[in-house]
Amino acid sequence: MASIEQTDTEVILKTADGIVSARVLLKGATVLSWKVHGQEQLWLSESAILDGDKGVRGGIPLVFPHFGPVTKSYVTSGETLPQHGFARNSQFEFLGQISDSPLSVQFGLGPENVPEKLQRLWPYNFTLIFTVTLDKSILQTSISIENPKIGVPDAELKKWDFNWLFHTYFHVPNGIDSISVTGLNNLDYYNKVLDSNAHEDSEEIIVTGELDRVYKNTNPSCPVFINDSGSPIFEIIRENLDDIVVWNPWENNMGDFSPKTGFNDMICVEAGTVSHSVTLNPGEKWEASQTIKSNL
Ligand code: TA6
Repeated sequence: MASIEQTDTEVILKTADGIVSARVLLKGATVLSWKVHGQEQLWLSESAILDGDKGVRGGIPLVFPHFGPVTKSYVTSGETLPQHGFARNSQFEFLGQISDSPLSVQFGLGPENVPEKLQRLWPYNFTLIFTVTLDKSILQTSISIENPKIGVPDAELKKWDFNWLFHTYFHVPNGIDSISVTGLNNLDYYNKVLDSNAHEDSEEIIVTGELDRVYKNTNPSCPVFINDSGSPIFEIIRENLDDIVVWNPWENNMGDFSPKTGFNDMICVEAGTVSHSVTLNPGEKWEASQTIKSNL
């Protein structure tokens, strides 16, 4: 039987064969660790803040309802939601196990779990169900987002729009110098570092300095690969997520990013829908998932 242990702050998972394990922080339902045969697959900063009011620097923070800095305010006082929304700052509820083999568990978030100040800034009814599944060398994260209708007074039935992103920090144990990302050639992207649009002509994305790009309108049925010396170490398979963000901050002054040389050991390849919003009318639901296959 698989093992599931819940503490005040985390849910710790291990598959029945003992090969795969994971830790999920209830704050933000952030996957902090995913190990296969004892080998860590995700990068987590040594100074990551697990109980602050920002997201965790590492693992898989969940970005909702908007990506990046907020561009519009929902209140007259001029206050705005924080960068990357409120999901990563909110305490999810552990809903329990839904299957033993593969091991699959769920976490839930609704307005009642969002810090009050943030809830006022985005005053909509919503239900997020986040599912984490472990199997052999696979981690699947799935999301279901609903604009509920049942039980909601008519006056509160409103449509709203959102972005979603799995902000995954991958661990690259042999260093960033030997890493390439493939599967994104011949696509348009927004280069956040240069604040300009560009077209990807290369088969391989190589990181030699700060890199922050949003690859737009990709074909979700085409996998994206992270390769080490040309061999795939991670394959990222997507459902209903048509943008990919690739980020490495390189040398930086982020207080929660350590060691300072940590940029050598990580790369963020983030599946989401961020270059355009999804709109949900009352009663509608949207679902998406990311499946990572590891060869580490
Ligand atoms: O997804 C990439 C990105 O949007 C970068 O621009 C970078 O600033 C980042 O996420 C990290 O954001 P955070 O709010 O976690 O510091």
